[in-house]
Amino acid sequence: MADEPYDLWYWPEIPGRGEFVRLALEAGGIAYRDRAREEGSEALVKDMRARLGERPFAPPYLLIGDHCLAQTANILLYLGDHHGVGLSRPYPRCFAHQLQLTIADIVAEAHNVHHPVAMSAYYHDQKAEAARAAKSFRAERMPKFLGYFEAVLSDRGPWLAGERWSYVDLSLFQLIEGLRYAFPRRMKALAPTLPLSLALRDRVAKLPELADYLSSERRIPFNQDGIFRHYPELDGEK
Ligand SMILES: N[C@@H](CCC(=O)N[C@@H](CS)C(=O)NCC(=O)O)C(=O)O
Repeated sequence: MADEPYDLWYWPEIPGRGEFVRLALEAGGIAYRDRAREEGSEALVKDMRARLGERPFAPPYLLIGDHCLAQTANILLYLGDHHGVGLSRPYPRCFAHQLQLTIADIVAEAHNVHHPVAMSAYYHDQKAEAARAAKSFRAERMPKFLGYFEAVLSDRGPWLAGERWSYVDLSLFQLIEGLRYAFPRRMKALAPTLPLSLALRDRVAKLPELADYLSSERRIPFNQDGIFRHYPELDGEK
């Protein structure tokens, strides 16, 4: 465990994948510095380019003493092991990681809905493909992924992986928030099929450990530059 606060590096203008890490740091009362929010995106790019050895492919990454850990689910696994925000016994620990990787899958798909052709191209230049991707995401992928988490909660609830909340519950909260921002109509239609997940979302929103953070300026609102973007036409509106 590091004695110094951790350094988190992530794009400063969007909640993005960094928010899954922030929620665990904040709820766990773990000291960290949000370096790019203090120093800007250019400092992030510069820091990432200068990292040798344990190089990250992309943010978010966390500096732990001389070490550098990337991949959201991997960072959360580390925080779970060292700060009590995960599961300690081997099987539930890996099950929580499994769920986190599944959240990473839907997060990537949610992003690809508005950028189905190329990450480097504008949404405007891939609108037709995005409309096709969104149709399938809304009709097939959202119910399949969200139905999976609902089934896990029905098997094991009220929390996804343990007797109390863990990082993966915080991540499901964030996923639901992101999907509600990007696809409000679709999420409203799916709500009756997701009572346990939405109840979990409400419990996380009320955790005393997160109260200060969620009402603070450290919590970055969803916006049209992030992973979850609200384009009404992709939510089934004409
Ligand atoms: N699988 C990685 C994905 C990391 C990732 O795609 N990060 C984005 C920001 S959310 C990025 O900056 N990607 C740059 C790139 O892929 O070139 C994770 O879960 O952390």
